Amino acid sequence: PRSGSTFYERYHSLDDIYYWINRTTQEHPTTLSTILIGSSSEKRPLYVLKLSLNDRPNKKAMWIDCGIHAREWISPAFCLWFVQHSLSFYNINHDITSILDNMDVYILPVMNPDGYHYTWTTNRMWRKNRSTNKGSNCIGVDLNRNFDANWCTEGASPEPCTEIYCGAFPESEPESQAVADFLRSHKDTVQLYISIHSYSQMLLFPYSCTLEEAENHSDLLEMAGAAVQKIRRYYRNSYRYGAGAKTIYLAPGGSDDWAYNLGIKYSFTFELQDRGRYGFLLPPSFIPQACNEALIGVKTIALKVIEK
Ligand code: ING
Ligand code: ZN
Repeated sequence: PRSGSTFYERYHSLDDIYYWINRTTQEHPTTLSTILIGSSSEKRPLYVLKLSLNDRPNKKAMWIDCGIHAREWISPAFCLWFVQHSLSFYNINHDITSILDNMDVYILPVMNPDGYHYTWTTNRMWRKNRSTNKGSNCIGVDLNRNFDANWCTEGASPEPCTEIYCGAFPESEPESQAVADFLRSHKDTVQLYISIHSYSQMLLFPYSCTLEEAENHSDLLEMAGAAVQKIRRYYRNSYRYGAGAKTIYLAPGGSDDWAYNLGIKYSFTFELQDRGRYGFLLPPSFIPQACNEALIGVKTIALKVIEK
């Protein structure tokens, strides 16, 4: 590790992240708890952290997932950063205090643990999960094409050997099924869904699976615009924003579109730094700014959801 860098300014192996989840939960028994929502295709546990600072009646919630795609290392780093910021700055930073006063936060630090582990041991550029595919020697399903939102139409592939393989059927993968099951059973409280990816510096919202506009498109556009503007002011770094299909490409089966159609009307996908100089291989020295940019964006959006 770079000398002088803290735990949160480095990337961590899967085992380190599991250890961190365990230790952090033990150190904050009243505010943080661990929920086992399922297991991966190689039988690794899928842990969600629940951050809950009080038990107000009818309290709302937000969801953040990281690490859908294995090689996007800045994404799990953000989830850890977010938890650390929340635990350290509650009652100190105004914005995180009002967010946690009004919302519980569910955080899934690594949605694709098998793929993430594989990028540490074998192939740094792996994207998909690590499940075997019937009738093919190729491994893995793109979890962000495996949700039930115009599943496997243009922008995904039915071919197991591609990077955007949609899987045998919607939610065929234990990782996507675990997330979908959890959100289905918490949809009455979860008002905001956020999925963290990299790279390209964009803030996207539904739809990615069709060129049609979401019913609350103007709301989503305004929220994303406000978030991006704050990032630009504080960090002099710019993010593009808009509906996924029109901002990057058609991509059916994504988690944010699925969550939106479930009824979570504020649903976003954040593509963190950078714009391609280092791409997925973002050096650890960039972690603080990349995470703080996303943190500002997430806070801006969450505060707007609370006001609604
Ligand atoms: N980008 C996303 C991908 O899965 C995306 C873009 C967002 C697709 C929302 C679908 C829905 O291709 C990366 N970098 O993974
Ligand atoms: Zn991704």
